[in-house]
Parts: sequence; C-alpha cells; structure tokens
Amino acid sequence: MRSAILAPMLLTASLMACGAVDPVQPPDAGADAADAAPGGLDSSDPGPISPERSMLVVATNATVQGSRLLQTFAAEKAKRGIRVSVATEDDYGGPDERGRARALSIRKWLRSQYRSFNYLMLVGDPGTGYGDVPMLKVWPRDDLQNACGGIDCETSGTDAFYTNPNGEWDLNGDGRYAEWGVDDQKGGVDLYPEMAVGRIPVYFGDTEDLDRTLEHIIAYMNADPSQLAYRKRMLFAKAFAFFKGEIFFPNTPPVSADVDMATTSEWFLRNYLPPERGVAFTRLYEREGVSTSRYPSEGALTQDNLIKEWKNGYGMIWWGGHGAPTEVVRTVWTVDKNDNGIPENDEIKTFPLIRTETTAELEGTPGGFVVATSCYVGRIEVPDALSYTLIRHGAAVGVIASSAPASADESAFAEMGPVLDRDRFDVDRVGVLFFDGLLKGQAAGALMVKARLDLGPANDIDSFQEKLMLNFYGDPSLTLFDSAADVR
Ligand SMILES: [Ca+2]
Ligand SMILES: [Ca+2]
Ligand SMILES: [Ca+2]
Repeated sequence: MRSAILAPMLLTASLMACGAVDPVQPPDAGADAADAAPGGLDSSDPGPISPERSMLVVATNATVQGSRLLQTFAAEKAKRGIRVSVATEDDYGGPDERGRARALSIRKWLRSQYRSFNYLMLVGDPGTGYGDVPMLKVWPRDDLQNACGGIDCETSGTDAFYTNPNGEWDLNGDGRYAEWGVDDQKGGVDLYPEMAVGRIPVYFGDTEDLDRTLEHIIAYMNADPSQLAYRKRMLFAKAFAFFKGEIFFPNTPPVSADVDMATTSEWFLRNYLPPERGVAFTRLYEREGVSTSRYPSEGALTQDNLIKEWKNGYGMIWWGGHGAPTEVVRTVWTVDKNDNGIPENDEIKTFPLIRTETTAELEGTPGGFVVATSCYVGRIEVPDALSYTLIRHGAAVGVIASSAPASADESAFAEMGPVLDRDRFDVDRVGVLFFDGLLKGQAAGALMVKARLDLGPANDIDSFQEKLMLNFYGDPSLTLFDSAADVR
C-alpha cells in the first residue's frame, strides 16, 4: 500500500497549497442512465482519422458573443485548411446546466459529431462543479480512500471524457466516475481518443482575457518564417524532487537515492537530440546546497535565470519541480547543520522556480510548448493556475500539465537504454514523445493522442490515472513550425 501511495505522490509539493485547492463537489452525484451507450475499448479507431482537417470548438453563447477574436481565430485556421465549427448550448443543449450535468450533455451531443472532426478545442470555464465547459471530475484512485494525509490524491479533472464520447464512465452508478478496476470494464471508460483535444479557459465570463490568449495564438500562427529559429531551441529547468535519506512523509522510509529531475532531460538529450537534429538547448540545473546536480548545465536553476533565459526565446520548455496550481519550486538541501549526512526537514528549503505572478514578466516572449513535470499545474479550476497564465501571457502556446499529483519515474530513465520504455504513461514519457513529435512537425494535440495510444498499454492503475490527469492546454492543432507561410 505504501508504494501505491508514494507512486502518485512523488511530485506532491511540500507546499501545503496542495491541500487547499479541492474543487467543490458537483451537486449531481447520480449517474445519467440515458448516457449509457455501447463503446468500451475502441483501439480499432485510433484517434484523428478524418481526411479533412477540421476542428470543433465547444464554447457557450456568451463566450461567442463576447469574444472579438474567436471568429478571427476560425478564419485564420480556415486559411490553413482547417475547417472550424463553433458549437454552443444551442447545439449541445442544457442551457442552464453547469458542472457535470453540462459535461454529460456536451459529451452526449459529441457522439453525433466526433467522426467529422480531428480536433476538439474546449473554450469555457473548466470548473468541475460549476463550469460551463467543465472538466469532468474523476476518481481513478478511489482505492486510496483519503490515504494521502488530507491531500486529495484520489480525484482529478479531465478532458479525456470528451475525446472518448462512447462508453459509460460510471458503470457501477455510484457517482464516482472513472474508477480504475470498476468503471473501466467492458462498455465503460475508454482512453483511446477519437479526437485531439485542447482547452482554453474562460473565467468569470472575461472574454477580454480569452482574446488576449487568442491574440497570442494567432500571432504565433502568423510568425514570419524568418523568425522561427527560436522554435528549435529547448530550455530545461529541472530541480531535485528528493534527497537520499530524506523522510518526505512521516511513517514512510527514507528516500533511497537522490531524485534529480535533470536525469530525464539528460536521457532525452542523449537519445533524442543528437547534434544533427539541429536543436540548441540550455540547461538550468541545481547548483546550490549540499547535493547539487551531477550533470553539467549552462546555468544555475533559479527563478531569475529561468525567466531571463525564457525571454531569449525557446520553442520548447521542459521543467521539473514540486508544484501547486500557481507555483513550482526547486528543492535545496541548504546545509547539513548537524553534519550527519542526512537531509533533515529543517535543512531542506524550497525556493520559487516559477510562479503565476512572475509569468507576467514573460509577456512579449515568443510562444513555446511547455511540459510541466509537476503536480497540480494543470488544476485550472484555480483561475490563475500556471498552465493558464502562461498561455494568457503568450509565453506558451501549449502546455501539458497535471490536474492532480503527478509522478516522475527518474530512476527508470537513469537505467534506461536508448529505447523508451513504453510500459507506463507518465508526464516524463509523454514529454519525450511530445517534444520528439513536435520536432517532426506533428500537431501538439495529435501527439497527446499518440502518447495515449503508445504508452501504458496494460492499463495499470498509475498509467490509467495519469491519462486522466494529464491534459493539454492550448490550441491542439498548433505545430512547432506554424508560420505565415502556412496560409494557402
Ligand atoms: Ca463508479
Ligand atoms: Ca475511443
Ligand atoms: Ca543533517
């Protein structure tokens, strides 16, 4: 049981903010019997298949009426051969519904639509309780039964619900959706996507903020082809997660080895970025404290260095550090006060690596794609979560982030040969496939589909929950090399 708890908890922030962000329970706890439909594991239908490139935007009437740029966005996509349809409650129904009831209505309607679209973009309030284009709250780790000491590690918010519009996600009708080993039986949860999905949040009906985000995305699509060199630059900012001998949770054994998240980026550099690929990179690793990174880096890992370097322009950014919705930290064993070679808790300190407030400093930075190896950064029920503020300020055009405590499997990368072990789906393995595919010119959302098809084939509980908690924020049809040259 202990390892079952530790696995998903590996990246949980020591910040107590982790425990303070649980969404309000949706009021409708019952299953919607009319939602039942044949479906289940549908591996014969692996995602985007429509020969015509097409995007369905699911929004609301208020958003469509309030936004200046949603139609411009659609027109820009059309110039690039992507047909965009915008749907509202006039199409999917349930005009007064919010939260789960709304999610069920949208999904039911999608059953008659999904075969016509490659891409699904969700534009609205993601809150699982009251959102108008909500994420669905799911219980993949219902087995943990509040075992995480007051931190919610049982549930997450997910958009995977919409990309798999067939199948009953609450097979046993107990109001807890997507329980592993329960709701994933025949006719139930299916995580082989039928569409590539992305999400752009709208909070408090603020369509001006939506338009700021869309403006950045449109600018990215219209970049001058001579200005794309930065897109093949990659920035790594990787912290330690744990130190050898550290006791992270009371009543658990000491951590058996240092966990330096730079291990994964070093593995990626060695196996996926040979010089002939022409990718320039900058590494920011831990240089402070008793245990520092054993890998070389171009700079020391600090928030100042991350912001300063990011502003120089990077098409790909991969960070690792304990996270909360609005803050990621680096963890430093500052001093061995009692000189015993063991990092006691009063010797370990965390420092900000990136915070929601500091993302404003990145306004005007050319957009890139971010993978956040952190807990909770994708918990965008919190309106100023990092995954959102980064795209609102344009520093990111796409973010892969988790709505729950994510895990990192650094030891696997330390021992791994040149071939990626695909047995598990987790954020680092997704990051490998994602950045590799971006460099091949593939669309961001389609790469998330590919990761779901390729990784964690055995449907183990850890892979199952991470397929639900890891979501893509941004326009799912964007590629690394989008530019004004794409206009037909
Ligand atoms: Ca259930
Ligand atoms: Ca499916
Ligand atoms: Ca000590």
